[in-house]
Amino acid sequence: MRKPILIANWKMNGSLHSNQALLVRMLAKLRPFRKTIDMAICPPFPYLFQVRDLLGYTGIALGAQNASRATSGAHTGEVSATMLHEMGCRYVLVGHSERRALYHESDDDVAARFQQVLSAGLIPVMCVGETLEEREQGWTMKVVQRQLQMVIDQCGMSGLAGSIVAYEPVWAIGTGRTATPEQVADTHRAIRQFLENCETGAGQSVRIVYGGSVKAANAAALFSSPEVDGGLIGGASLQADEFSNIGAAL
Ligand code: G2H
Repeated sequence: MRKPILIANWKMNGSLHSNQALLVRMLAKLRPFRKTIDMAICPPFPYLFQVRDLLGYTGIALGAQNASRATSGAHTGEVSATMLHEMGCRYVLVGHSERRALYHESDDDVAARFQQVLSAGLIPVMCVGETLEEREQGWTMKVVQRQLQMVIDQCGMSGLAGSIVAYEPVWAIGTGRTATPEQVADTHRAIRQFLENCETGAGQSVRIVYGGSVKAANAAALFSSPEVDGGLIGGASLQADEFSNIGAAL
């Protein structure tokens, strides 16, 4: 039985003042779900300390939005997975499509970052997904398999099996355009089949969450398939009501 998980990706949003106000409201609203759903908040790096303190002993985990492929040293602007571990993070997003598209992270980069996150004792949230053009060409699973295979090649199937996979079609991210529940269920099913083919049992044990313009209004439909184990929520995680209503839909 896979426990659902809801992950807030705040992206590059927030301030000391607004984070405090948002979390105070959000934590009160999320209280009813704390036992039944795993939850995590991934703020920008400078706010990790603040969010960690506000989360306190709520059981809601701290996450980060990326980690360096390097362990330490002359990598100006990078943050290592070990540092994130020290800050109290439990999860780290890896390979988010904004990182791939805007900051040119290749499959190889993403796999190296994934390895660092694992080595630091953290749980990678491995983001995969196709562009609109790739979907229209019928290449969705070809792309997703390539992204997953690179991690398997570098970290082994045991590494991938210890992660969370986030299916985020690039064309549905921050665009207001959402995948249909059928598209989500079909792709999650295909990802499970791929994992199962790689290692018996992995298809059933790995949590696969959906991300891409999830809102309170569409969450119940998107999460309706048993193939979907939760959500990676961007824009809607910046509003306490929206985020908690998405939690209620899980
Ligand atoms: C996908 C998602 C969370 P949004 O990037 O990572 O963002 O919900 O704003 O589409």
